[in-house]
Amino acid sequence: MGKHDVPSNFEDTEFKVMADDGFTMYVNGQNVGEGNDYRETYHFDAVVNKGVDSIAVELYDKRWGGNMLAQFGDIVSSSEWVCRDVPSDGMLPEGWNTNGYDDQSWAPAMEYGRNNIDETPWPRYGYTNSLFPEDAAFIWNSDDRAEHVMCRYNQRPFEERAQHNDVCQDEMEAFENIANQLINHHQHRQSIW
Ligand SMILES: [Ca+2]
Repeated sequence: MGKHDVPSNFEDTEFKVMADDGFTMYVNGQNVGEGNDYRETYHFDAVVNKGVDSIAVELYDKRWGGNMLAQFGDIVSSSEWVCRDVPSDGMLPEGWNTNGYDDQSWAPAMEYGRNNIDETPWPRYGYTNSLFPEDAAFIWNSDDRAEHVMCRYNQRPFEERAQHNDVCQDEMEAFENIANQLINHHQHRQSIW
């Protein structure tokens, strides 16, 4: 693999989101899309490190309860996501949308019906959306009147993510050591000349 090739585990992935009333989505902390109209399906592309990157979404509701329907690649919104309310001071936890964040205390997302007319309650209110698979669920946290919510989808459990981050940390330190050596070398040469 050449130095500038994109590693094959990174995939250009289509995201689809419909959120009542609005959302901002992140791939490992990077803002990849947002929307503020609950009637719209938002499409965007983002590069995802397959099997690694965590997807995070900040959600807000203005009135009458909230929900989100989402799909990226072959992943759909479901109780495999985790959610919690944003603290009442509105402060999002440091690093909450990144791969390495410890969300083990978050609860499984609550499913408020799948994208299927037979389920309740959102589909019953005409929310079914033919752009999403029928098994995509309308999710939120356990309080469907919560006005400000964070949800995450992890491709790996926390222990593995933490390990991966340690590896990245080691690589970063090795890089910094090399960079420091280069700087020292450069300074050394300067001093000779
Ligand atoms: Ca609403």
